[in-house]
Amino acid sequence: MFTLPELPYSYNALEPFIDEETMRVHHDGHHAAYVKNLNDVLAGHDEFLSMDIKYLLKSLDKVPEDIRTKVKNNAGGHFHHSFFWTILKQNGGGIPTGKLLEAINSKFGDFDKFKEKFNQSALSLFGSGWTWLVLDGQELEIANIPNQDSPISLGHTPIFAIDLWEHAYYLKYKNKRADYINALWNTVNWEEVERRFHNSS
Ligand code: MN3
Repeated sequence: MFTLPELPYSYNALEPFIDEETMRVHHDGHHAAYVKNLNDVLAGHDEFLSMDIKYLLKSLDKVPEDIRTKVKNNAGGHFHHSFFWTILKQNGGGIPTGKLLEAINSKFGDFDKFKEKFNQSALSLFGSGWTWLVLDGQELEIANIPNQDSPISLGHTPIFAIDLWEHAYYLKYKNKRADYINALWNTVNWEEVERRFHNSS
């Protein structure tokens, strides 16, 4: 069975950038539903219920076809939100350091150019989905991926992401997606993002 992880901080920790009500609905409502739906659809398929979530996302072709789409959506939703909570924190923001900063500078020019490119990508995503910073092999890439489709299923290593489903920002920011994106940079847990980068390379 898959379980809902607790938030690694309080529901109001990301105020004023991400409001408490949004965090409650997002974690206790949306994330919890992905976990419940994943367990429900996999009932009786014990080999998948006991899999590591990343391994499940890499093994979707082995899931029976009649439940595959539902498994893909809910496994993605569970993994992506578990990831997302860890890369945010109270009093976050600033810029990364060390090897991640070097890699960003070498790929994008400097941190501001990276951020500009990431923001442009996030603003251009149509419909629901996520903008990701991933490692594709040894190469950092910015990628828009729709719905809860996962970079894991594409063989990429997620390093950082912004949830661009309207449920992630609509209570506070309404249709002002750019304001949400700009605010979110003030909550980034760069130590955790760097840790994920180091562990993957
Ligand atoms: Mn979400």
